[in-house]
Amino acid sequence: VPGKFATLGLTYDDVLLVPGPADMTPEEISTRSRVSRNVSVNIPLLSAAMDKVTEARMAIAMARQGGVGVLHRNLSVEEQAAQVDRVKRSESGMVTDPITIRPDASLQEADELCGRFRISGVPVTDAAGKLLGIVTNRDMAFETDRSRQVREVMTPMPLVTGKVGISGQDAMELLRRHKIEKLPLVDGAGMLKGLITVKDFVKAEKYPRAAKDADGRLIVGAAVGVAGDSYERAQALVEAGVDFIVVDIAQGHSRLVPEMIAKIKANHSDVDVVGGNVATRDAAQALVDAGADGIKVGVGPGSICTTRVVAGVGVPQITAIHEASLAAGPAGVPVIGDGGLQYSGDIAKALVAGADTVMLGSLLAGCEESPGELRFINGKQFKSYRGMGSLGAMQTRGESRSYSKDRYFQQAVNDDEKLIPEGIEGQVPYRGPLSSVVHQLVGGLHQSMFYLGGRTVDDIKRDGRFVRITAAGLKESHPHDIQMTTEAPNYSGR
Ligand code: RVP
Repeated sequence: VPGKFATLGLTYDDVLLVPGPADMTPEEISTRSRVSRNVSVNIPLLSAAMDKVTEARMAIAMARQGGVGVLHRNLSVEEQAAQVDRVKRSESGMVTDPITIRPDASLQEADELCGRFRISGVPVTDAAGKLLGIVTNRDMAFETDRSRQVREVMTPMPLVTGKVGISGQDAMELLRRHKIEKLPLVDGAGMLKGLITVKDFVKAEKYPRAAKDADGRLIVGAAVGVAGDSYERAQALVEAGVDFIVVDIAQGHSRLVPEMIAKIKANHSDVDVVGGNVATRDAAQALVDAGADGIKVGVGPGSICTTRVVAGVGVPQITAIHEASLAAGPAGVPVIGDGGLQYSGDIAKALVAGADTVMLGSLLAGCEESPGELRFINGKQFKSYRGMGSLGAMQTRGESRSYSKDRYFQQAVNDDEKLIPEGIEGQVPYRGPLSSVVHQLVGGLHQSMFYLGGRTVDDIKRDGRFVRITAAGLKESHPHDIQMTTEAPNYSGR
């Protein structure tokens, strides 16, 4: 039957990038790219919308590094929206949830609090959260009687305060003008809503590559599904200030995705909507036609994914990205290559195949900032990681219901034993802070770009070429004929 068999499908390990002429210096390289039509990042990396990868803490860390996190959706609408809010309030040097103390606490207690959180002063509030004053090291330094109450030594209201939503620049100006180090933020009723400190401005300088919106806030994305209250979820996320929404189900070539995209876009034209996941040109075209601002590609490549064995379905990822880019590219819609990356070299391979950014699960699940506790096993440290289609992620525990079931079209299955998992549960080695992991990943990408002679992501997308390799080529690519004695920070044996 003509057309029954598609061409050979290729994935990361099937190809290598061919070196090209580099008439530039490594310093000229820019890794800036687009996640969707209107959302840009300084490094082309997204953290996966998975419950063991991306919650607010990871999203904040990702955006500070210049990429972006996509908050998972296996939690209630309120919780997910609150996480968007946390990310959006985290930068511009502002603390949204400041440590506070009551007026009747002793100086001794205030000391301990400052020591524990390594802060130099604390806003004083009443039980309802109303700002009464501030107590700083300066107020306490000359007090010998440590049993005195905070209210006796604090600087009481009226203090210099800012309004919630004050711009970074205006806050800095107030700090400067009044020669103070801390600026409490209050709402109309005098309730403490945040704190801006000089120290946090220094932090902002520490992350010069941070990915920010027009107001200087860190950017963040969030996933929604197509079933149940998905539209209400999208609305809540938009209200919380999300920069882009990802309509994210495992079979993105379904009428439901374009419908959801259209519905969100019709009512919220100011937020980008990405659709997925797809693995063919036709599916990508359908999303382009539906007005998607970005297309997420990947059916089955994920490290924890069993779709290709349970359903026998998928397209090897390099081919899938390339096919999708044939529809997305001419329309100016960015492509996200989602899943299956194992090494930093895979990032450039995805970009050359046609992606604009990549989404990472297993490579980031071992970071300090990913949700979940460290596990010690035989002296080694691990963090748990699982597919959103795994039994664990889809199971309903106690009161909490699973929202990831509908990614795999099983929202109607109420009996956990009847679920058909498409993912597994496991653990990955602990990798330390995201910053060091990203340093290696982006460092590797820089090397790729220099080898290819591309200054920009668009350069390598346009000019990069692959060579297909054999099993012998793959063997030659990895370290061989040696026993590794020291672990490299960017290479783990196979
Ligand atoms: P990886 O980076 O290879 O760990 O893949 C992560 C991706 O795998 C996710 O972004 C998602 O698209 C996909 N995924 C998540 N859960 C499952 C599953 O249970 N099958 N797959």
